[in-house]
Amino acid sequence: MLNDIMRLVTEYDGEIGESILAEYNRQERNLELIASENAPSVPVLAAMATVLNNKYAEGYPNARHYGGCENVDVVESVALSRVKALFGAKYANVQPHSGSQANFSVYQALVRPGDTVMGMRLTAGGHLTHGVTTNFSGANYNIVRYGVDPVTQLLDYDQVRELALRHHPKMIIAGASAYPRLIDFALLREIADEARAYLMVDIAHIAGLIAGGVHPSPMPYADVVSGTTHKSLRGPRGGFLLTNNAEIAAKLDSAVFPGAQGGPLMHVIAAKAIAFKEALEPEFKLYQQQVVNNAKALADAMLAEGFKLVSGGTDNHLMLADVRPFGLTGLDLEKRLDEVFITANHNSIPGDSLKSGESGGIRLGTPTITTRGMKEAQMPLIAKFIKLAATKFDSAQHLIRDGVRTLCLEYPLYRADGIDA
Ligand code: DSN
Repeated sequence: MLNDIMRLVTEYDGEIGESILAEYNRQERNLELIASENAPSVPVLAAMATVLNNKYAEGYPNARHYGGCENVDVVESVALSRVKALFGAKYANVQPHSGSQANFSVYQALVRPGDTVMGMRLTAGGHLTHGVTTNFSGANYNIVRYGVDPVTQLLDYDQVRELALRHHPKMIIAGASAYPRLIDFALLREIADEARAYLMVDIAHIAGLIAGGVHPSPMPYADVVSGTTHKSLRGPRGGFLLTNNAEIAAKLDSAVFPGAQGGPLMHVIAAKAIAFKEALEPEFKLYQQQVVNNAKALADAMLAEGFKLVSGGTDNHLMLADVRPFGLTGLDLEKRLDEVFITANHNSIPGDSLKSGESGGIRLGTPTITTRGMKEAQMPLIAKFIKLAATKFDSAQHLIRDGVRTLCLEYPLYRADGIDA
């Protein structure tokens, strides 16, 4: 099917078709270590290449602003019941086009411009929508930022409490894009209660881990949970919202539509439904356990190669390595890794004095290599490739490229599904 799609596109539009093929080959060839990426199943990808794309369905199941919605109503209702079962939530919204749109909708539902909101600092691992000044969040709300302890580099819950009691935020946002440890949602609930604030938890990165039972769930503690379907959850690109509170659920629905978006992307919602079905299967728990096992093994191997890791390791799917001791910026190493077919991203680390465009760190994640079937045994080799790229790039680059090629051929991505572009 994916072969047919790529062929059809290429026959009509060579320019775009060739780029799709080249990207397919890049993904098959490269070791993908970007912590926020993954490779969904063929049924998930296939659902997005269907006529559901054509349907306007503003509104919600059985309450639309367009006729002809009987089939997409089924699709969205199935997606809703599956995501609620997956996370143990009473209410859900699967329409946000992305994690940022989901987060925008939470602000829209629960706070007003000018209100005080607390979020994790970007250099501590937070997300753009948690209060960065160049984002809608930082531009429109009075943001109070919390961070990590400068010594342990662990989330500083005492600081969160102290700031919350001093600034009386209307909402505290928990969750991160680059934090390698478990988050104590129960403690954050206590702090939010003391400060009389809403607790919003953004699980974009760890949604798959939570669904797989390898990270505690925020559902018993959060007023709202926002997430994405395309990261560790291994679905299509997109967002979702969960809550157990009926009043908040109604506000979230109006905040998503018409507050933030128009028509939902029904082809993507169908793909989300398929990804939720996959995540409800027992094998998904094994996959998530392996993601975490691989991250621990990669972190141990990186430490053995002499890298310093933020907080000394990882409890989840990602880690942050400080590359400054090698006389490099994160961007330098990212570019070198690109040349040897290893894909990662430069990332600020706590206390970073470099601009975010360069950064002192590199972020590594294991969801995609685990999807390929790699296990603990392959992690020391990957850490060795990264060390060689950092220290002996000129002399070792051919060796690394050959090693990566061999590893990726042994653990195919889509070639195993009969895709052979
Ligand atoms: N841009 C995503 C990441 O890479 O973590 C977060 O949305």
